[in-house]
Amino acid sequence: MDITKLKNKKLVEWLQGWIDLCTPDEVVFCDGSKKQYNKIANMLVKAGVFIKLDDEKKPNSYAVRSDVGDVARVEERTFICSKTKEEAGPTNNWCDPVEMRAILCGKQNGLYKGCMKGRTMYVIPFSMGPVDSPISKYGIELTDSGYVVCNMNIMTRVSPKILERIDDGTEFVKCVHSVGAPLNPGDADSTWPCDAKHKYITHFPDTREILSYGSGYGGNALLGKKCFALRIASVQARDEGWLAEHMLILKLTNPKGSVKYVAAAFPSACGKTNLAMMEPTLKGWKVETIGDDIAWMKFGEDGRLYAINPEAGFFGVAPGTSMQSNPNAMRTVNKGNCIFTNCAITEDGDIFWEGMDETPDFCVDWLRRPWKKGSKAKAANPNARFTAPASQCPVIAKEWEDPAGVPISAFLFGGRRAAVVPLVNEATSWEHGVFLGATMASEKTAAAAGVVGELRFDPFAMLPFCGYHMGDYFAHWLKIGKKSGAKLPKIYYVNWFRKAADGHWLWPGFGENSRVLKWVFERCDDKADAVSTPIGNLPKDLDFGGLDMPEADKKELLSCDVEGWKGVIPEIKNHFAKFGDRLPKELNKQLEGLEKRLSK
Ligand code: OXD
Ligand code: MN
Repeated sequence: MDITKLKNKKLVEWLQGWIDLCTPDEVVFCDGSKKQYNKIANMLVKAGVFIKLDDEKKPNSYAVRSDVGDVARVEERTFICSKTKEEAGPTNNWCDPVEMRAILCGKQNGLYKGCMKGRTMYVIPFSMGPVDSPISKYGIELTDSGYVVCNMNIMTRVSPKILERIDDGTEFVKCVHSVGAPLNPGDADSTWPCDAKHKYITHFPDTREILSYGSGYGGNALLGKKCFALRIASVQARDEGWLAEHMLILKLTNPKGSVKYVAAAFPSACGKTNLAMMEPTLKGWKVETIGDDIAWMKFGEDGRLYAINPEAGFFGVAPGTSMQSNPNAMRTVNKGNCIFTNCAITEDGDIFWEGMDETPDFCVDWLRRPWKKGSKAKAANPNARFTAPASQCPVIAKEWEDPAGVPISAFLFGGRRAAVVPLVNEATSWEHGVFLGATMASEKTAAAAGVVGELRFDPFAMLPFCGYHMGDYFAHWLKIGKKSGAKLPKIYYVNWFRKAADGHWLWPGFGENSRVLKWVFERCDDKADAVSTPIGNLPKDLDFGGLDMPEADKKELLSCDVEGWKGVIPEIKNHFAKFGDRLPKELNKQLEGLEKRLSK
C-alpha cells in the first residue's frame, strides 16, 4: 500500500499534510502481519533497541529499556484542547487548541516540523474492538517509533481492511505520534529516542484528534489506549449516549454453570489485571477474562448494557506479577510473543522483576547495570510493563471478541484504602452508585509520575482519562440511569487493601476476592442477605469458609466505621467543590443524605 492508492481526498490530504510537516525519510503502511512485525522487530534488534530473549524461556519476545526520563504516563504534560477551558473542566490541563497547534504544528518552529527527519513514518490503521462490531471504532496512528508499531500490533487490531473502511469514508480518530528526535546524516541514534524535556500528550475532542510528542512510553505513545479508548472515546460516548470506561470486564460462572459479567473500575496499578484473570479459591466458581483495562458499553435492545474490550492485548504492570498473585498473567507471558519494557534481564536470557516467584542471583537491571540478589536497588522499574496478546491468556473467555459484547450485571468501583472503607458495599440506587463512583479515592501508585502513597480522589478511576468536564461526566452517568427501559447493573464499592490499626492487612485478596464476587453474584439474583447501613448495604454474611482469619478482622471488614466516615465528609466536600455549579445536584443530595444517616 502507498498513499497514491488511496481515493479518499480528505484522508490523503491529512496524511500528506503530516508527511510534509514531519518530513520522514520514508513512509511505511502497516498491515498487522506477522511478517511485517518480525521485520520491524529484527530491525530494532539490529539497532540495539530490542533485546531478543531466549526462545525457550520467552519465545519470540523482546526486552526494551527506556530513557530514564521516559518511564510513565505524564499527566502534567497531558492536555485537553477543547474550545474553552470550562469544557475541559478543573481536573484536566487545558490549552487553547489554536495555541497548541501553533506549538506543535507551527510552520516556522512547531515541534513537529522536521521531527521525523532520518526516520520512517509508520501509518497504522487500527480498530479498537472487533472489526465491524457496532461498538468498535477505528483510528490511524502515524508514528516514527518501531517500538510503538510492535506494541500497537499486540494491543489493537491492525489490518489493511481498516484502512479500506476508512478510505471508504468510515469515521476515524486521527492520531499522530513522534518521539521528537530527528536524525541528521551521520547522527548516531539512541536506543530510546525521545524528547524528555518537551513532552506533549494532547487531545482535540472537537475534531477527534490526538497529537503526541516527545515520549515513547506506554499510554503516551500507544495512542489507541488511554488517549483514544478513554479520553477521546469518553467524549464520543457522551455525545452518542454510551460509556467508555477505565474498567476490566470479567465473566463469572457459579458452581451451577450460571454466568454473569462484571465490569470493575480501579485506579491504575490497583490490581485490575489480577482481578480480571483471578483463580477463585472458592470451589466451583470460575473467573474468565474479557478485558483488563478498558470497557466500552452500549445499550442493547433488551435495555442492558453490553460491553466490549476495545483492546487486543494487555499492557500490564510487571512488578508484583507472579504465579502467586496472577498465575494466568504469568502463563500468558510465558507463551511468548511479548514485549517487556523496563524489566531486568537474567543471565539465561529470561526476564525478571520484583515480586516474581524466584529471584535470580544475578541479572542486568533496567538501567543496564549488573544487579545482585539482595541489592537495594530495584532490578525492574516500578512501572515496568509486559505487552502480551490477550488471545494467549489461558482464561480468556470464548466470547471475548463477540462483536455484540457481553451484558453487564454489576459494576465494581474501588481503590487502595488502608482505613475506613469496608471490603464491599452495595449502592442502594443508581444515583447512590454514581455518588460512590464520583467519590472514589485511592493511595497513589507508580503508574503515573508523582508521590506514591498520597491519597487522591479518582472518580470512576477516570481522573487522568476523562476528555471533558468531570461534572458533566457525572451528569452523563446519571443520564444513563434515566434511559427509559434501561435494565441497569447493580453498583458496588470494594476495597481489598484495608489494614488494621496495627498495620496488618485485614484481607488476603487475590483469589480470595472470589468470596466478594460470590456475594455480588448472589445479590444480583436476590439470593444473598445484606444489612442496611448509613453508607449502603453491607453483607450480612460473607462466605469466609476455610479462611483462617480472626473474627475481629472479619467484623472490621464488614462494618460501617461511622466515626471514620464522618472524618471523610469534609474531604468529599472539598473534592465536590472543585466542580462548582457543574456538579449535578443529585450528588450533593447524596452527600447530604450520607451526612444525615451518619449523624443519626
Ligand atoms: C494503565 C494505567 O497503564 O492505568 O493501564 O496507567
Ligand atoms: Mn489503566
